[in-house]
Amino acid sequence: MSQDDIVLTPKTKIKPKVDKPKLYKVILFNDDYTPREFVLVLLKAIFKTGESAGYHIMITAHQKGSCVVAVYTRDIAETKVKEAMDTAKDAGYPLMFTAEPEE
Ligand code: TYC
Repeated sequence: MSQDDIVLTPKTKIKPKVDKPKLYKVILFNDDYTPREFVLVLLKAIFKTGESAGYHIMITAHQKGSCVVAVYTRDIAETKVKEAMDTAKDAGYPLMFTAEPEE
């Protein structure tokens, strides 16, 4: 091994400059009052699910009590949860969504 072959190992771990952002699950909860069709309209308008995925999410929440709608960065998840719950409240329905950090 010549002088040029010396390998220097840094003592401190180099932290990546950009950490990947933590992701948040938006969860939809069932209730006994909000019409199915209204839930579907919200899922399509705010979460851009499309008809088929939106129906599947709505019916899963209806049958099991809750369903993950989608995963976003924190700001987007919280904004969409607020928008969806404000829209439901304005229409007189108690529909609930939450944003929960992924493990
Ligand atoms: N359970 C409601 C009904 O029977 C429909 C509904 C579905 C409400 C999903 C909320 O997240 C929900 N009208």
